[in-house]
Amino acid sequence: MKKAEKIWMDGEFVGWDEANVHVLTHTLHYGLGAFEGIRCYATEDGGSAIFRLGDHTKRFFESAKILQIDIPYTEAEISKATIEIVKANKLAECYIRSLVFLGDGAMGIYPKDNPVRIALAAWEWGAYLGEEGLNSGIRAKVSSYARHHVNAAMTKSKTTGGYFNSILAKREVVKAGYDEAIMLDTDGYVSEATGENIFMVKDGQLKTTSLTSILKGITRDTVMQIAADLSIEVTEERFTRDELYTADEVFLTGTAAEVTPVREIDDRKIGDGKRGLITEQIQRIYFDAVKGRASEYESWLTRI
Ligand code: PPE
Repeated sequence: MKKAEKIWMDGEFVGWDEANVHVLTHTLHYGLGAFEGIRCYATEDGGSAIFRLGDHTKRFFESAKILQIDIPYTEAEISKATIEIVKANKLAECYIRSLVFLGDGAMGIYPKDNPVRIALAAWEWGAYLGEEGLNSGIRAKVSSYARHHVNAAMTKSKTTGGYFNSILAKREVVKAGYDEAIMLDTDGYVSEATGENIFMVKDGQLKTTSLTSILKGITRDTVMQIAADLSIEVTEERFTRDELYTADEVFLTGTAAEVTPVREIDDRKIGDGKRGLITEQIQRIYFDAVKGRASEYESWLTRI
């Protein structure tokens, strides 16, 4: 990855290479921490805009609350620092990573006085599943690893440690020659991909997983709003993997992955085996919104 200049750590800017932690950092051992992924896009007017910053900051605090971590800043302070980290690095377009973690102090699974630490970093990050994926669709496979049970990991919290599950699934399918893994929940229904929510299109209508085992994606919400504005019906419910096989279109949504079409699942061609028309329409409006070309979605932008 391409280094940027500065990282915000516990209220101060430090050089990229100086943003270090002790090896006994509690979260490094036990995974109790939370993060956010946010994107900032170059806009038409030559400036930049962070997409849905307030919603990301809110989810950051909610993730921490679920984990009983008290962030020693207000939401307004974190949002302000998020804007500052983009400015400090003079990045027109970037991915922003917010992280809250428990520092070193006590070891063991009853952290008491370990400091709550925050880092905000930004760097250039292109198409998560490739430009080709955005245009032509990716090949996905259902993983043999189930998504977290809702009573084991807290799936509404973007918990650092929880992502080992995604990494196992991703490695499994990439090794088998696919681009991304689709994960089922512990009852066998479609959940989400390793770092994206999932949508299917059938007979002109959209369907996405209900808020059970999935992360409540901000891109998911954005797509649901765009679909509503296009008068496309969206249903939120659990569905099975074979419904995906016979869908007209399937796509994934995420801050990193944006709106990525899926052209094949478990060696079955989805629809015509390329980006579908509804996917293309939603994707186009999504990029118009994030890049400041759609005035009706201006309220989602924090211009900087
Ligand atoms: N599900 C999961 C498991 C997930 O990690 C993400 C985001 C989403 C759904 C979509 O959420 P949202 O970004 O709010 O639409 N995944 C982040 C991490 C990617 C990474 O590799 O790191 C992201 O897209 O930033």
